[in-house]
Amino acid sequence: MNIRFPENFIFGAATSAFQIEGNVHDDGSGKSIWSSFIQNSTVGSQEDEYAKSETFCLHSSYWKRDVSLLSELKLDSYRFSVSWGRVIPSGNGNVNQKGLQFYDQLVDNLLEHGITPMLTLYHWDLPLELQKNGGWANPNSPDWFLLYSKTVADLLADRVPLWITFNEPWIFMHLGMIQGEHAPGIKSPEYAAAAYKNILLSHSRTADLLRSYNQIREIGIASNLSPCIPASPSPADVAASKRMDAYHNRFFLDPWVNGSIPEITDQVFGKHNPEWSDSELNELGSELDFIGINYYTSKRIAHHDHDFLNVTEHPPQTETTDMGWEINPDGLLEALIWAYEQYNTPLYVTENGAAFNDVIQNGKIEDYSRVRYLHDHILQCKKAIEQNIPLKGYYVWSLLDNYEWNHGLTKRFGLIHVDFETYNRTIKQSGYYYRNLISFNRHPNTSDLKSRRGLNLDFLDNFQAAYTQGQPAGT
Ligand code: GCO
Repeated sequence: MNIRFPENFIFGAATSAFQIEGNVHDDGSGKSIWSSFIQNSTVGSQEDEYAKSETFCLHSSYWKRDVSLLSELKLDSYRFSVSWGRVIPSGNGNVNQKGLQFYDQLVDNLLEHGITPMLTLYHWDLPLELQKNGGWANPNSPDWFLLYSKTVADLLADRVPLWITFNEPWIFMHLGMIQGEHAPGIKSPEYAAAAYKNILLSHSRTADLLRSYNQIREIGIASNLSPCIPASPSPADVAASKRMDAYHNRFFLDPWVNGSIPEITDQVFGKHNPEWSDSELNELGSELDFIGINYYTSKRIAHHDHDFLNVTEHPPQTETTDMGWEINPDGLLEALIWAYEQYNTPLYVTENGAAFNDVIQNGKIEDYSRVRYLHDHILQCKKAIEQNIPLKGYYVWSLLDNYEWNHGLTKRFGLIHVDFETYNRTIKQSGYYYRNLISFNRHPNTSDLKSRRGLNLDFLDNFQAAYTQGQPAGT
């Protein structure tokens, strides 16, 4: 299949502040809920110890090198997030100029390299001080978020065209406030119910604010989507998969795009289901310029009497990544079609990628499983475009190996390998593959031969050949 994309299609890679920056600089930053979550987790492996030091990729020191790597990979765009506590240490008070300066310089440097910034305002790192004041369950939280967003937009709206308010709200609500597996480690549907309402309002109010900056081109959100496949054709499993779809896929998108609160909130929050006034409801459903889809896997769902929502997930039936997630590229096409049918809004794939247990041999990382994963998913994007889905870009998760939340530093998603002791960066074979794909799309005529070789599907059947062919010219 020809893998040539429309001329203005954006190829990028994504990261988030907490996962890469490293909390080592005494630049006045405030701590986040993740910082305290890490310190309370048990240390087992060497990786855990590195994680506790919270240096991760030390991107806050090596950011210029990382921008050069983005450029070396020929990426059109870079999706990053701003750390709220770096900009406003207490979350709702004085601004930390050094923190702001970091993002100011980062954006300038990206633009100097011809890389379009896509900025996420909230990628899960709530300032700890705000959590002490109730976090997202505090009714003032939409005002806190608005103030923070205004501070960032005042600085960067003139240079950043693509803005995302929230990354994966379902994950940080469900895992952080109902299951307690992510920061802030709360297990309370009552707390989550209050937070749900405040997060919904926060996005709507902030999106309105961002619209007042004329230079901002597009405003969206990034939502994790997974097709929920019934584990069997039984009516009970089919009904369970519908419940999971409503909870996992529609819980935030329905209110934000269509202005409607899904019925499943009754089952999720029970007697704590929040009340909505007419004027609050009217605030929802504002038009988004895009929906960002974070796609990794699909889920096999069955009915189970004793689980949350009477739903359980069956183990994958095919090959999995190092996260244990089923590899299902078709699910990406399904998610794109579903999202467009439901919400009639342009789309980006704002995250797609895979963790594998990479090994460095002779200074090289031959991560062909990741090459195959990316290639198979990128082909699905091409198919979506051929089916007239307005898909505008694709971002690999992630640019760098980084801190994978409650998995610490043990799961590597990067196009670039990071040594967490020395902070050395090494481009993996998947990075070269992606670079070739981008070159091919930029110069379809001139570099046909060289690039085509790297993109021929057959090369995936022969890993050694792929290695030779995937190398950039001159290395
Ligand atoms: C998420 C986050 C990323 C993760 C990635 C892999 O989607 O969970 O946006 O921060 O690291 O998805 O799990």
